[in-house]
Amino acid sequence: MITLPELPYDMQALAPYISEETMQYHYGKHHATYVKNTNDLIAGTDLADKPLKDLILIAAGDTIYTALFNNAAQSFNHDFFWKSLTDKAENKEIPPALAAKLTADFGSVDAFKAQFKKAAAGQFGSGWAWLVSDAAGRLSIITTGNAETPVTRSDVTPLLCVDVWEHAYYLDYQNRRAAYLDGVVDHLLNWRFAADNLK
Ligand code: MN3
Repeated sequence: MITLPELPYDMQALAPYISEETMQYHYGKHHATYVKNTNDLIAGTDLADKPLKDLILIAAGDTIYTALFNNAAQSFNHDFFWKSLTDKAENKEIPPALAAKLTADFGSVDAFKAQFKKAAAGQFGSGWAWLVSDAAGRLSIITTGNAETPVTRSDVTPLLCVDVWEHAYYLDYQNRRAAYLDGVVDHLLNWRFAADNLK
């Protein structure tokens, strides 16, 4: 059995970039439903006591576990997304070592932001954009479709992610995904969380 993690901030904390109403649906309905569906799928089976990442790895690539994969991966992805955002000024400052790595691998912090927004805006349909590190500590941007998650990859570690499913932004921005990305990437990213994941 997995649990719905508590949000690291209040429902209204990310406004005006992400509204309280969006949080009530996105966290309170969408994320909660992925967690509930995961638990319904594993209840009474030998998977019932597995941790979330184990469920994702067991279900990945096995068509009899498609529903479990989708719900378990979305449970992980959403928890990681909430942690990728912050309302606290100290978390929004990029630690110098990470800023240096962003500059080395993307040209500058602003160049990273532009490339990250472009990749996220260009993800066709539903999915996610991720800042990841490889084993050598080199940073790159990847996108994943639907519930796909870098948890299934042994070659990268996720540092930050942004949800680009329409449910993430439609109440606040309608079809303007780029405006949502400007709000999230320019104002809400938790760089302390990213730096902690890089360690
Ligand atoms: Mn979502």
